[in-house]
Amino acid sequence: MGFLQGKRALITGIASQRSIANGIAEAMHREGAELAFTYQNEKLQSRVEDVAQKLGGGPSFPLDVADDTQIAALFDNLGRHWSDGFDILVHAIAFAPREAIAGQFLDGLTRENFALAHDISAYSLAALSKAARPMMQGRQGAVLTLSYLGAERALENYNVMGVAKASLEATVRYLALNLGPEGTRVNAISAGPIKTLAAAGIGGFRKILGHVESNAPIRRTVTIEDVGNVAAFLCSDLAAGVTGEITYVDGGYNILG
Ligand code: 0WD
Repeated sequence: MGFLQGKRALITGIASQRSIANGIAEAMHREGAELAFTYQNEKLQSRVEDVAQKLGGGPSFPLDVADDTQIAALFDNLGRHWSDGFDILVHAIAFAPREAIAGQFLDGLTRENFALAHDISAYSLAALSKAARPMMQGRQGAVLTLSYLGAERALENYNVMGVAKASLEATVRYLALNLGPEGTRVNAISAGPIKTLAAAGIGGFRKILGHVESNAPIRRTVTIEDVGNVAAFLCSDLAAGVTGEITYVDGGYNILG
């Protein structure tokens, strides 16, 4: 029996087979969780539905986190599907305009870029957790999001996304404090670089992959399977004592001096 048997998980952030959220969904399915999915727009709908089909045939709902009415509609729909609640919320969503994540921090900086990166990449975690709260309360459930080392170190090109990830990590801690008493844990995985659609937008990304491959203690980059396995563990009762944490799944790269 899988260690997520009997758990229900909502997976956001699948944009392709390579998405980290896809690795998480596969691991959670393997461990026995029942899944539901969201897709950002009609272009991604059939891709997400294909993934859903392979992983137990759960439903897929539209969700653009920039739109409050879509957030509300998602949980209305989900409430009809899982009328007595659900256990796991996976937030694997981030966005910053391309010019803001290439070159120097100040060159791509505008009020709009800064606000948009924080809205989509950090506020959305709090907004989804708030909207999910009535359905997750009292079930020993878990919220999980994805961060990156640029939250705590000034990394070339990552720029405003690093600032938004710092906000995301602080949001994890405040949510953990708020939701812990009602049985919901909140954690983040800080993943090493993985070639996905979102990552392709970051300036110099190929160089970063090569650098990590040669220097990380495990001498390779991590995979979406590596991240998926840790995500499944963190959202399971095996991790009942863990909340408010940022767990590195980066082959040890962050420990290097
Ligand atoms: O190296 C990497 N790939 C790392 C990614 C290292 C460490 C962390 N992460 C994080 C990302 O910052 C993100 O938070 O992991 C999370 C998932 O990212 P991913 O799997 O690397 O990227 P991708 O497959 O592109 O999925 C992210 C998706 C979007 O994809 P695109 O490429 O279309 O932007 O987030 C979704 C979208 O589907 N997304 C949204 N969903 C709902 N509403 C929105 C939105 N407004 N914007 C983006």
